[in-house]
Parts: sequence; C-alpha cells; structure tokens
Amino acid sequence: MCTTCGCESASHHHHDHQHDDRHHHHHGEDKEAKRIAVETDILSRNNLFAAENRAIFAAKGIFVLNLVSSPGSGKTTTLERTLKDLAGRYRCAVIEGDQQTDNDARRIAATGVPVKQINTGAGCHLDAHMVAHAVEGFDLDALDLLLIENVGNLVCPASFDLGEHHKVAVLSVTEGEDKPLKYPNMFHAADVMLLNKVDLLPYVDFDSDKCQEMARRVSPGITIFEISSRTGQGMDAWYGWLAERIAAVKSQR
Ligand SMILES: Nc1nc2c(ncn2[C@@H]2O[C@H](COP(=O)(O)OP(=O)(O)O)[C@@H](O)[C@H]2O)c(=O)[nH]1
Ligand SMILES: [Mg+2]
Repeated sequence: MCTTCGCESASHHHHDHQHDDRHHHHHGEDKEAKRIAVETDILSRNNLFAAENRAIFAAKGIFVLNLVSSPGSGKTTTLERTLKDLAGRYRCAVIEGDQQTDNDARRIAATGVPVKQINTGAGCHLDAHMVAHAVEGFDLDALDLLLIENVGNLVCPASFDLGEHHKVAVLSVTEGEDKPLKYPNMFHAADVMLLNKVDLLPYVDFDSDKCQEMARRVSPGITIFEISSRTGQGMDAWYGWLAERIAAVKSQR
C-alpha cells in the first residue's frame, strides 16, 4: 500500500529505506516485518480519527461520501452538477483534496456550497486527520450531505477510511473497461461506481456490460449508475440513491 510509494515516509519515516540499505544488512524478512509494522501503525492511527469523524457525522445526522477515481474521470464535474441539481433540497458541503491548487474548491464555491480545500503536497490521498480539521470549518448542525473529493489516484485512497458512509468510485468510459480488475482494492472498497462520460460511448471502444461485470467480480454488492455529468443523463437514479441514504441517516440520529 501507500507507505511503499513514499508518501508517508516523506513526512514521518524518512530514514527507513536508505538508512537500512546503506548501514545495515537486515534480512529481507526483518525489513518486511518493519514495513508492515509501520503500515499497521499508520492505518491504526488513521482508523482512530476515522472513528471519531464517523461518530460526529452520526451525531449530526450527516451523510458522507468519499469520491475516489483516477485524475480526470469527472469527480469535480459530477459534484458541480449534483450540487446544482440538489440545491434547495439538501444542505451540502464539500471537502476538496488535491496535491496542489485550489482550482476545484473554486469550481465548487461557484455553486454557492461551502467548501474547504486540502492540499496534500507530496501525499497521494486524504487521511482522516486532515478531514477532521477540514470539518471544523463547517456548521455541522446545518448539513445533510458532505461530499469529499479525494486525491485523483486509484491506489492509495483505497486504504484510508475517512469516516465516510461509502466510497464512491468514479470511472469514465475513456479509461478502459478493465480498471476494476487492475485496481481491485479500490473497487472492492467502493460501494458505488459512477460510470461517467456515457455521452462519449459512441466514440470509444468501451463495453459497459463487461466493465460492470468486472466491477461486480471484485465487489459483488456494488451499486452502479451510468451517468454523464456533462449532459445529465442517468443522474436522477443517482439522486434517488442519495435521497434514500440521506433520509436514513437523518432518521437514525
Ligand atoms: N464528455 C464528458 N466530459 C466530462 C464528463 N465529466 C467530466 N468531463 C470532463 O472531463 C474533464 C475532467 O473532469 P473533472 O471533473 O475535472 O475530473 P476530476 O479530475 O475527476 O475532478 C473535464 O474536461 C470535464 O469537462 C462527462 O460526463 N462527459
Ligand atoms: Mg477534481
């Protein structure tokens, strides 16, 4: 997972790799044990923050989604359209994760919805601690739906629980139908897949049925919506799913 790509070691465990290679002659097993220990530590710390976030969301009756995808699949566009179409029905807020820039936060702000940008710098995912801080900036008594756009990346965000109710994987038809099999951890972690950009289906070789079958192979219970956040096609089914969940979370409060 993610510690092996260097994003966490850059901030907390800078010494590990090079140091070990240059000065020690650990057996491979020792290194592997150490790597696993570091990963376990990072994930268990994250899980504590995620549990706290989840408790706050439950107490306030806020339905929370974590949108994950590769860069460019249409997370921000889907959020913009969803926020515009649901304006007046639900009180929404957005957390935007990107390595750099507040471009997406500015796009969301233009819809009139409260938004916080998190820049992760070298980091390739949001973690629950970052989200806890971002959430402090919202009036939680005035929210029904919190949408979190994760850093565009089909690998690392799969491992990090933010305290959300569901991960929503956005996959666009220009990316290739076999992505669920190539990135099984992500699609396994997701309860929903938004198959986006279906307006482009006439122009690309993308077998939607095959893609959905592959997604169900790694995540048997996954709920799939074919949408175009450009034309609005298929969005009503997605809004219906949201409406049911928002009502359920409110009633369980
Ligand atoms: N044709 C088409 N383009 C889309 C659709 N959704 C997003 N895009 C385009 O895809 C590009 C990336 O979208 P963006 O929302 O920024 O992706 P993100 O990186 O996942 O947030 C932009 O040029 C969007 O206009 C769609 O449903 N159809
Ligand atoms: Mg975006």
